[in-house]
Amino acid sequence: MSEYENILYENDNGIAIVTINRPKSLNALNTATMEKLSLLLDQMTKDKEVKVVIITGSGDKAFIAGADITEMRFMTAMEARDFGRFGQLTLSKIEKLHKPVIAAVNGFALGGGCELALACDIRIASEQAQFGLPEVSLGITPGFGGTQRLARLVGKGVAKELIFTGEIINAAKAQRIGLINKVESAEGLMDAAKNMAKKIMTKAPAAVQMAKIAVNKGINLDLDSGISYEAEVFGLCFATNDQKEGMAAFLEKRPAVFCGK
Ligand code: CO8
Repeated sequence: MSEYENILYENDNGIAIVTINRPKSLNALNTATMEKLSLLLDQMTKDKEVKVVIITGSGDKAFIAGADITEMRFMTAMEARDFGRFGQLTLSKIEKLHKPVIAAVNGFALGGGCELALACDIRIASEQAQFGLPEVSLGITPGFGGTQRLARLVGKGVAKELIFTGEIINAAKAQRIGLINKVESAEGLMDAAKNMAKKIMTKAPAAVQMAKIAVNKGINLDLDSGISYEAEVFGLCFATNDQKEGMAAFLEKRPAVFCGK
């Protein structure tokens, strides 16, 4: 286990576990933490030993209770814009990472914390988790991509209701509206996230990577352009050893051994 300031990091047999570690502030994201997270994402991009990433929060109360209000309180408009842009860039690194990222949401996921979870590919939450974009209660809008990603995930109407009211919802409701994929007991949360990671790791890595890119790109395109992009990605799979191995293994009735190339 290595330690960045405010972030714990370990590689568990190919699964990188990133734990935001400021439990006294309910893991609120300050600039120092965001800077380290950004560096860590750059490192994980290059690290071939990292196959899947899980992001979680320290302690049993919070995933991330938002951006750090103490730090934001006296920001000027320009400083807030820069902080917002830096946060958006960092969260985009999660979205664009060529490896699957799972949020294991172990408690409050509010404001920037909910926005960070939204930038992940898959969200698994404990029964205790609570979600919300309560920024309007503080006189601000969501600023780490929440107005855009929440609406794309749950639809415009539900997103507007949550953003305008600042309502905090429990994990069951978050699952009902499609904000999260799964709810688990608090004790079972990390195992569930790791099991999902392991399941993904049995599949062809390049195909998973290209599927992530296709979904992310396509969601912002019209259907015809998205479908056409999919055909390119599908074609590209046939240039990989994994396609040859995957199809041979199926026809030879044996498990595939993928090399990721
Ligand atoms: N920032 C800083 N400190 C925080 C934060 C936060 N977001 N959340 C909690 N803390 C601190 C508390 O101040 C408290 O500190 P202390 O012990 O020193 O008083 C400690 O964590 C424990 O919190 P509480 O005592 O409040 O615990 P409760 O169990 O009573 O309440 C809540 C838990 C409901 C989670 C409550 O702490 C809360 O409402 N927190 C704030 C949630 C929030 O509003 N989040 C959104 C923040 S704004 C944001 O994220 C914008 C993102 C985009 C930024 C764009 C750039 C400009």
